Amino acid sequence: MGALIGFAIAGGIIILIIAASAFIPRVDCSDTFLYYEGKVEFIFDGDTIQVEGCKIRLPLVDTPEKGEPGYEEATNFTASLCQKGSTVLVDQDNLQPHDKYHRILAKVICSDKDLSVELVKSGHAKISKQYCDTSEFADESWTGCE
Ligand SMILES: [Ca+2]
Repeated sequence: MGALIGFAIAGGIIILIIAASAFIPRVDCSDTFLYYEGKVEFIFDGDTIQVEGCKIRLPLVDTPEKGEPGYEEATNFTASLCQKGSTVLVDQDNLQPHDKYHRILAKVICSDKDLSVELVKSGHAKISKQYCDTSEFADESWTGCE
């Protein structure tokens, strides 16, 4: 009988912990050294997606805005490489953690592929050279930064 009550209490505590953890945000989007795995929740356009509640903008690249030629193609490219519901790796740009819109600046790795690199290689994104002096990733060969 005593053991049963013990099990019931332990079970109750576990349920409480699980219930409470559902309300704790797993990622603090205002952090500056984020490196986390999470699920893709939304594709805004080619260079902006949402992962675990945080809006992520790829640093050093630029895809066409809504209404510009290539917008649909770039958005579809990102949506197919980084599918909604799939788990991706977010690596924040430690030298410029956020942009002026409070989005996280970060590299996103989807199915072992660097989304930024794939966008550039496929011609869907251009490099924003003005950030060559401010990005953690400027040294990587795909950026063309000197
Ligand atoms: Ca980083």
